[in-house]
Amino acid sequence: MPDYKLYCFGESGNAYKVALTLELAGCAWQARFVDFFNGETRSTVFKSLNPMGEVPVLIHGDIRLSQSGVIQEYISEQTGKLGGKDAAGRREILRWILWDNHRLSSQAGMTRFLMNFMPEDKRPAEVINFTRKRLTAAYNILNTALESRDWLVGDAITAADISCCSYLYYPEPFGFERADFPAIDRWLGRISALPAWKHPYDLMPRERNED
Ligand SMILES: N[C@@H](CCC(=O)N[C@@H](CS)C(=O)NCC(=O)O)C(=O)O
Repeated sequence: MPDYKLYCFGESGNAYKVALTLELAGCAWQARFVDFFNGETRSTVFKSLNPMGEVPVLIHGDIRLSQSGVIQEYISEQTGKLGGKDAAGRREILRWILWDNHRLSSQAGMTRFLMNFMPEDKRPAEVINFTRKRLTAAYNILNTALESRDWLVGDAITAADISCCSYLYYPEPFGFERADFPAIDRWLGRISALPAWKHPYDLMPRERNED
């Protein structure tokens, strides 16, 4: 029986942050598919698991956690991996995770949803234009940070890199082209070259398997 159980679905970049953290930290884990596209995150049963109505949710023994950044921190605590070398490093990781959750992933996730998963006749062009502009500003901030270093914090991959890269491997268009951001492009290449790296669609289920 794997130690960790992750409520997730393949299209969720936020769940990918946790799945990839578990994988790179060498944890034994199992996925539990959540049928987001048929409303499962809004169901009473799911909300009894996470009143915030979101994946990812991680179960580890008696511990149940939501919010990817908190879960990443918990995995680092448990494994001693990916969490920074000292207090200054941990603060810097948290700073990037908060930035990512606010400025990058929330906008990327929403824009990708609106451009790809919403029925075509309901896609709000003005909202999409607005969030794409905000996203371009975020890509530039990330690209600039990565021009002078290989990893966001310290000299090896941490939870900060995992959080910030999570939406950038997905194939559906949402206004991000790797070729436009050379430092991000090289960094995504470094991450995906790690032996334990897997693409989100290879790491998390896109339909129900066994629970
Ligand atoms: N800040 C949260 C964001 C989680 C989130 O937005 N999850 C999405 C999937 S990517 C979700 O489950 N949304 C549920 C809904 O909109 O009903 C985290 O990092 O865990």
